Amino acid sequence: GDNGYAAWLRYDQMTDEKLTDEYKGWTGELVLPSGVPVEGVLKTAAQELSRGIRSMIGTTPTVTHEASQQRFIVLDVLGGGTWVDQASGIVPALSDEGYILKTIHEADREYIVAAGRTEKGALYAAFHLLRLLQSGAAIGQLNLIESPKYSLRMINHWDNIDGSVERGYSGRSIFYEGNKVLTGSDRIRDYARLMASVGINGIAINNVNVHREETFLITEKLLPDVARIAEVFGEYGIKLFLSVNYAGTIEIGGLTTADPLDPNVRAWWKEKAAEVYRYIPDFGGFLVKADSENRPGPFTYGRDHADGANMLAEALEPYGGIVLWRCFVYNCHQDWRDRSTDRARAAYDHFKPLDGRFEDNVILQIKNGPMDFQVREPVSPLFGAMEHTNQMMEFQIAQEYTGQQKDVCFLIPQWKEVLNFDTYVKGAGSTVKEIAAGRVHAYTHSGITAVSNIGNDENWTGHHLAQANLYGYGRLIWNPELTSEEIAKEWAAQTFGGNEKVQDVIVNFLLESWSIYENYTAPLGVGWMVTPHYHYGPDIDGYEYSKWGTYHFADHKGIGVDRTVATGTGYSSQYTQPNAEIYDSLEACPDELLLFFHHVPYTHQLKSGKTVIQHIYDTHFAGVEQVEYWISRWLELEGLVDEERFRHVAGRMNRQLENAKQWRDIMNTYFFRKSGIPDAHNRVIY
Ligand code: GCW
Repeated sequence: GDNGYAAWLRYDQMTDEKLTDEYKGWTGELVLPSGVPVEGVLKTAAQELSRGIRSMIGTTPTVTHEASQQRFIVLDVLGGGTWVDQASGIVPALSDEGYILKTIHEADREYIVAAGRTEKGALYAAFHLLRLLQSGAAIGQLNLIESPKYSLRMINHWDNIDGSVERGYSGRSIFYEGNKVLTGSDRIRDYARLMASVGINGIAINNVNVHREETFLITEKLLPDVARIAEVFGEYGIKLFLSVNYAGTIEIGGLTTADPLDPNVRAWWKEKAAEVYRYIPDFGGFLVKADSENRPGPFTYGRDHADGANMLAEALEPYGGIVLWRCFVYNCHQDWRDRSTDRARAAYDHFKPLDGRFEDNVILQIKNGPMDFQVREPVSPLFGAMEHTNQMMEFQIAQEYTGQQKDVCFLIPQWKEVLNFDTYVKGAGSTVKEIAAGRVHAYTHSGITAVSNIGNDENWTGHHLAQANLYGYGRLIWNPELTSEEIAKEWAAQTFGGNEKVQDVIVNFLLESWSIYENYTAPLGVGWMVTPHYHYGPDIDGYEYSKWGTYHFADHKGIGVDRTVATGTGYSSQYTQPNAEIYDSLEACPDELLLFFHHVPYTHQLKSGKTVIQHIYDTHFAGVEQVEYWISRWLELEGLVDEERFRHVAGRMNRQLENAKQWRDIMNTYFFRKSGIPDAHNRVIY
């Protein structure tokens, strides 16, 4: 059976004889002109290439310092003074992690140069070459130059040291169990491989909610173990980051305060930073959730976020470390009766006034939307709004609100919409994509991060198809110009093989899945309506009278949150024009976000021509039908996909269908009862 453990690095033995022979001709010899390395990232690159080639082609390449054959592969670091520099010609605009893949034809020999500006670049080149081989591409005329769009390409784990994973839908942690760090596990190395293969270069290995035991991760008690993970990561060019407890000085430091301006507090953090770097010389930095959802923070001492972040920045600065300071700050003890407080406003209201106050090695980490990873949200207005403050984007690969890896929801299309959103903060073209790259405001640090969706399930992600989100995330933040379709195709070909029918079904199902999920869940951008705490399955009023600030305000006449300037919370004004005006206007606001910005009667006519109530009915019936359709398409793949994965996916899809039906019937019934307006097509509503 196939348990999916290899994910997209399967390197199945090739079946096409002609192509195998062709590849064999090129891959017999692997030449490292700067010498065969005994350690480091270049060694990893050579190993990965050998391993992949052996597995796909059946022969192990000779790894050597000097070429002896007519055709071979060269792995090198550019600018190292070897003959490869000359052979490669002038390589323009190659960043530190960039690389070339180039086939060079000389009179008496031909070879493929896989070379980076650094060893990391060479590793990425190796993985790219393997990807080409795995998809059966022609390699005789390669001429590729690649540079990542973002310098920080990160993953955040919400793993706890007891082995549980907050919002984890794929088993338990691969890093911890029973308050111990799992240092000896192969999974960590295999995970590093998977991540490096798609260009990830930083991983924070513990939950942003840092409980008591995890507070010790930055102490002698646990640092030796953490350092072993960092070493494995290091071989794959990945920096390790840790989430820290803002109140560490009190929790474990023997102090009575965590006031960021207190000299003893500052001294303690400096001491901690020194200690961490003693164990982990290439440590990335601290990730911090402060004054957020009951976590400690500088507010307790009458200080602000800049004071808190700068204290940590000062401690890390001598070592080149950075502080990732999260902006997920809002009042989580709101009174639902209070209509003036709007959670969506919170991040902007808290942070915008602090622009310019943060140290250079602080980055504000901002969730893509103003609420919390809903199926549909506008882009956070804080993004790009602080000209003098480094910012990075936070996505969630874990499908907390989008089906929890039971339902299929391919998130690349959603992230692409976010990245392509034009904020206009510096005129047209100020897209999120460019801001996150530090190209709209000149940030010293920037990039993209996302909450991981893996655990110790054999296939890493619970649902086999949820691997596509992990793969796609890495590919997208390397190159956001890739289309969702290109990414889905790459992934499906590597993960499920070249059969055209299999490809067609998987790729098209993935591409439709976000809109299907949206169809049967919360409509028109209003969000939530999920089972409180668990966030899977419908509970329309589950959060309606709660303290969390997440309301839909449905009554017998209408639904939606008025966030306009004239009659609502004024949230719309946090955007730069023309976005502010578009969202504020009932006529201009796009349908898919209508209920995020406006409270409207059920009879309000959408741009689609339908009324809101008919839209709710239609999308919910459609969502279920779409899931039924894709189940029937999947079942056509019996015998074309290995038994184990075929059955697993079919099983999950049946659960998805149950979920979709539950949403459909509860939503339609609820809104029929509220509004009294029947379905125009007289379908069954309870
Ligand atoms: O919405 C919430 C999640 C929490 C998470 C929090 C956050 C890590 O439900 O589980 O805590 O977001 O992003 O901090």
